[in-house]
Amino acid sequence: MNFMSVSHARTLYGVGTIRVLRAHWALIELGLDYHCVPVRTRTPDTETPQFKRLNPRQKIPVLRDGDLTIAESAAIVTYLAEGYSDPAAPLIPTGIKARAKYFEWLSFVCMELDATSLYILRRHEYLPDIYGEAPVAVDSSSAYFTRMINAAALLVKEEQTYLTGEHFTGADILLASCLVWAKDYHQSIPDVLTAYMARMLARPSYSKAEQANRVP
Ligand SMILES: N[C@@H](CCC(=O)N[C@@H](CS)C(=O)NCC(=O)O)C(=O)O
Repeated sequence: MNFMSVSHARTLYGVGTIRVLRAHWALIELGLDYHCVPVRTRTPDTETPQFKRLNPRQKIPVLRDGDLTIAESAAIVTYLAEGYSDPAAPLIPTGIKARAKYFEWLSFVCMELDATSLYILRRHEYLPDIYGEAPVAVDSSSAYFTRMINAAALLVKEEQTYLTGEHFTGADILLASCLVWAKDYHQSIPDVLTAYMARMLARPSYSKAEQANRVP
């Protein structure tokens, strides 16, 4: 794959994983045109010098927008939200306190649900050939996920449509994507968050993102 030949103004590198889905979802939710280079994780796609220059960590997703290259799904979603939201329905809140809650949810999802729970399951239950078997880590991560998701459920009211106010935001993209991931990994999800997830996944932008995220 020759990345140097990609000359589109806005290009997303990556398909096929939940972290990448987040970036597709934000782009599509915002109605932005973009070109997708279907880089797959842990394949020769991420070994090329061109891709290593884009992201020395050799991970997806990566977004190029004009002269900006940015990785990390939460940062990509937030950058797009800051740069391209419709002021009438911003993908990141504008008030300082609502923004504080947005970043609280973002940190919580990335650290507690993703990095220290679901990603541990991914590494040690689903990729043991690379990361090794670690049944104790798998069990304790699953228990930790249950503790964290039950705590999160206490903060979401049944009558509340979105996490941070009256609009769908990047925080919803982050949490809903982790709930999809957790369901795929057979983790139990409290009822209030199952209902929340169904509302988020009913958005037309989600179906389109899921389609765009499929490995060709
Ligand atoms: N914290 C990063 C994680 C990125 C990440 O780990 N991506 C995976 C695919 S979902 C990857 O490219 N893994 C390759 C590797 O770990 O070598 C994000 O949210 O974007």
